[in-house]
Amino acid sequence: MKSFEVNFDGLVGPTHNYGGLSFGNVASQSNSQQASNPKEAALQGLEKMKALMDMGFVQGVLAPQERPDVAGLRSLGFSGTDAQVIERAAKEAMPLLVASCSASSMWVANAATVSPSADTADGRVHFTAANLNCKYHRSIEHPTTSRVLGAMFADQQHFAHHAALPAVAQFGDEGAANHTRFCREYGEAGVEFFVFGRSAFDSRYPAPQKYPARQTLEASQAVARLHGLSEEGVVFAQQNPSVIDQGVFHNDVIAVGNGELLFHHQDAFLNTEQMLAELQGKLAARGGNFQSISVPRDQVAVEDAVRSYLFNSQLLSRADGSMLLVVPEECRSNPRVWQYLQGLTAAGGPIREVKVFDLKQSMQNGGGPACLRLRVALNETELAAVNPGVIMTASLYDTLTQWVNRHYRDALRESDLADPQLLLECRTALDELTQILKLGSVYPFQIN
Ligand code: SUG
Repeated sequence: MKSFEVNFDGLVGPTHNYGGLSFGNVASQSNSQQASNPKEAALQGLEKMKALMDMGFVQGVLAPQERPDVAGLRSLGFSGTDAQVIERAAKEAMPLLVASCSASSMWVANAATVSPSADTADGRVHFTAANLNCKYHRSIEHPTTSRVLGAMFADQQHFAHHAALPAVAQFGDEGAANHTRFCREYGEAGVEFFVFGRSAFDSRYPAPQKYPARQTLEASQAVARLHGLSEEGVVFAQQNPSVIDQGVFHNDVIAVGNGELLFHHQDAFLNTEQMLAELQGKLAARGGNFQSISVPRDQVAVEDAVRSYLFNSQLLSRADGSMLLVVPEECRSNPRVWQYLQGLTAAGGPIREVKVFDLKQSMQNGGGPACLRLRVALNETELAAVNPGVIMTASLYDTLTQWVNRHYRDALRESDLADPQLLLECRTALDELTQILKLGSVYPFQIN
């Protein structure tokens, strides 16, 4: 049976703004308070989806969330009509309103961890929504994420959904941003690779000193258990705490894997040799031939990796077996990174081509091509069981482009977030979107 890796990209929501909300994420911090352009952000994302679809990849779309999160503000004690809730929050606690308006659900690599059916004990595709509990603005995503994923992957014969882990720092879980999978073919049993930033319960693992490590070992282990993964099919590895302190807030900012290949920075991990040997051994037992490309720090410094998002790229397998690397424009404008990439594609290795996309609106909040997509490996039967409304087609692309042009603003500043009209605009847009994507009622304003 044929199998695919389907990339579901997060559609940027109408409140995309630069709130400076993510301590430890250099781009989010340094672009705080700039005016954003939600329309441009959403169109940039759609263009990438369309381009990948045109290249023959199966592409899906994941809906944004209802923002401002009025229900969340109510739970924090703001009361009255929806407009009054927003007005009071703006007056008394602007940072809470800003957090409640974040369009951060666009970075769907953080939406969930996904294990394909070939790896799981019950032969279903398993999803665990990420609790994202390191930051308030992201911790409010998982209930809606679960409903949206449930509406996309509804068939219980093929898909199993787990609620987010307990919402405490000890189980901090950031989803697929710290998870990748190696395999010979997408439909064959593979090796799932979980990367954590710290251990909550075992002080032998060193922790970063300056910035938070968002993913714990204990969260990764819980997800592996929930998904019914076997010991032979998992490897846990620790991220190098010193790169977290340089702004590598997720492993997907310093490494990306696909098929049998891990593309990573020399300084990405602790105990790299041992980790690579374990990956090699476990994949060999599954019939695969593990390979890795380590990018030396004297060619690309960690700082260049963080600024350019070289590793927050999509590594895609083409029909001829070669790989394509999808990178953000910032890689081309960094001379060291661009020179490295020229050498990489000329070297005759597995990565043969680099495609560049302008994702500046998302990049300015620390979200590159890989942040914007959730990978779901599916066989033909499972793909046929996915809600067809969320699979990208030329006509869905046209519909969504028109929808964005009709509903999105082209400039948003912090003061605009207090405008009660923005809430109405968002709800009108999202109500229409659920019909376009055939999701049913998934948003709080549609349910309550
Ligand atoms: O969680 N930025 C996101 C970026 C997530 C990137 N995802 C991956 N690497 N997979 C974050 O830090 C910034 C929001 C703001 O500052 O307005 C933000 O949430």
